[in-house]
Amino acid sequence: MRVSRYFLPVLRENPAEAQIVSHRLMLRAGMIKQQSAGIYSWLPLGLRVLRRIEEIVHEEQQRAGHIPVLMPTIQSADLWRESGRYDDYGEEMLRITDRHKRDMLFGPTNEEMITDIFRAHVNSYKDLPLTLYQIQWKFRDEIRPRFGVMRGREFLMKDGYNFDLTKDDALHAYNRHLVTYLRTYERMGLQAIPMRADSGPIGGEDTHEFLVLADTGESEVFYDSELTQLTFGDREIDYDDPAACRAVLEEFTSRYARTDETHDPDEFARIPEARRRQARGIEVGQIFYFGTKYSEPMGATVVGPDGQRVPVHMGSHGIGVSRLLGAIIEASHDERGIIWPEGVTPFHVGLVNLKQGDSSTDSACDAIERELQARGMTVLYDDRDERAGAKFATMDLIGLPWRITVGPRGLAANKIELTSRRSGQTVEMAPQEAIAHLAELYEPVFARSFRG
Ligand code: 5CA
Repeated sequence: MRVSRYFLPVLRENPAEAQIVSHRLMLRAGMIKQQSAGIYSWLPLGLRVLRRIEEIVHEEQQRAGHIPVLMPTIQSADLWRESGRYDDYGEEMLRITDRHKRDMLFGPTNEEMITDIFRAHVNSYKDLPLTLYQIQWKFRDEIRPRFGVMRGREFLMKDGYNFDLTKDDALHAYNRHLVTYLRTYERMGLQAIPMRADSGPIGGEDTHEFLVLADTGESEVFYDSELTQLTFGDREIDYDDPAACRAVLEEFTSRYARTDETHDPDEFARIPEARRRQARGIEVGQIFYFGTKYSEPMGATVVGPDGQRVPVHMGSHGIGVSRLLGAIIEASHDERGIIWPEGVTPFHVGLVNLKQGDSSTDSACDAIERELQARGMTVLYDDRDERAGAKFATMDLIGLPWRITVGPRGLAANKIELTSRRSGQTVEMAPQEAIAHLAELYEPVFARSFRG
């Protein structure tokens, strides 16, 4: 993509309405535009990152055998009357009346609707286990929408739902989701710690929230510092093996880690003092096991091996897809702008031509752009007739992890500059060398992708 033809409305001034750095940087980098309180348009650069995050979520769900569906955003109130949540959900639910005076709502979550799909089509335990998921817009009429996409009213969520014959099978699904989430967040360059939480309006007995540590986080958390040393990495795991999934859950949840809702000061005090941490965190996901809470009232049953009908055991599992952009920026930025982790960057490489209109730099940039693309990398080429300083400032603000700078003097000696956004380090090398180096660098990032 060429900057001269792109739509990249960057702001020079700090927007007054933004209280935290991720919101400020998303507005300044031209990623989003507010339309109403907590409701945003996604501009091209923001949309590219959102799509990358969705892709990673899809891949990690499908790697575990979970199946994508897409449900409508508008739901009938009748479904929610069946589960008993229509009256309980309160003011956060946006209620709508259609022309026939029927009660509708903009879905804040989809337990009822997915249970309705299940009961219409599944009859036998032989069709289990089954996990369906979607990535779809939700609406919650939050009392205090704030911090940009972090606490929106309209927001994008991945919501997944497992259906199992027994509680044991459903706990395997719970553990399996925990493993998929560890991989998902790590691919986005994040460390998200599973913490014991409260189940709120979704209900249920077992629940963990995934928290990214950040001073601007809305949740207060208490944890054992040893947890920050754990990583899942590129381990191979058999998602169908309950023992393997349980072992990962135990490894990542056996140390103390809780949100303030479930915090137990006495238990916390038993951790050696040097390892006790009290901090703030951003909740980027939550998994629930709630048994037959929805299947029983809504009649989602299967015929078991003994011929008897039984309600299925369920759980639901959410990832805050749009919130993740804010969380990633909170965790990865400096005073000049965003620093995208390689896994989610909107473009893999930024290309800066220091002398636009010069035939040698122009044709060198064209060739570099083509060769990077041929190796699977996306390139944002700043081909504007602008000062070098302005081009660098834009690149630093929008945070592409790697920049190639091409100028006439260097080119005369067959040299370009390769700059790391994270370290700020610049190395001179031949164009071919830089291309090979970037291809090698992105190889493990590309290797993590999965086609189901
Ligand atoms: N049905 C379950 C799981 S599918 C559910 O709704 N879970 S949730 O309420 O925990 O939401 C899932 C995730 O969505 C949260 O962990 C959070 O990351 C994100 N989220 C929730 N509310 C908002 C909001 N107002 N703005 C942005 N993201 C949100």
